[in-house]
Amino acid sequence: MQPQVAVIMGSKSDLPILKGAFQVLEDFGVSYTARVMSAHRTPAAATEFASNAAANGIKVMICAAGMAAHLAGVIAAHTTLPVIGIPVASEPFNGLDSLLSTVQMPPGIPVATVTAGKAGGKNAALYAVSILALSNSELAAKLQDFRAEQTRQVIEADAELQEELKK
Ligand code: RP5
Repeated sequence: MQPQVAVIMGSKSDLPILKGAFQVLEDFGVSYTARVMSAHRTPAAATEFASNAAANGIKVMICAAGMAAHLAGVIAAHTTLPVIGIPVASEPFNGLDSLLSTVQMPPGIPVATVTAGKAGGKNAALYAVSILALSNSELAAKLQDFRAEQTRQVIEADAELQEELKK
């Protein structure tokens, strides 16, 4: 199936952050491709990929990078597709460097920045699903079901806690 979402990581060392994203995309039946491409180490490949993404049928791009995390911004500079950035935590600043590098885009080139770390991987994929669901009612229904199930689990956890506190 032609990929609808492109997931790009600045280094293969970022992969653990993206496992949750892959899982979400698979759970929702969204086709994706994943690549290692760096804004700094392979700039020509990254910009070429971004420039051709829309023509290749990609609808949303997810970019994960750490340190001076320019990947999402550089990708966004070369496409008008929605770009979601995941800041990857790295030493010695624990991801604050990645967060600011990803989120502080100049006006005109937006990057939708999600939570740093593993939660960001999951949220980036969910956000991509939300965008795709705007024009896909089946996906929109799955997203509603996901939210309902998540709510049910929290209510169940609260009920369990109340029982434990009675003991
Ligand atoms: C960034 O530098 C990558 O996204 C990664 O988070 C960080 C470190 O890269 P490696 O030294 O692990 O390749 O470009």
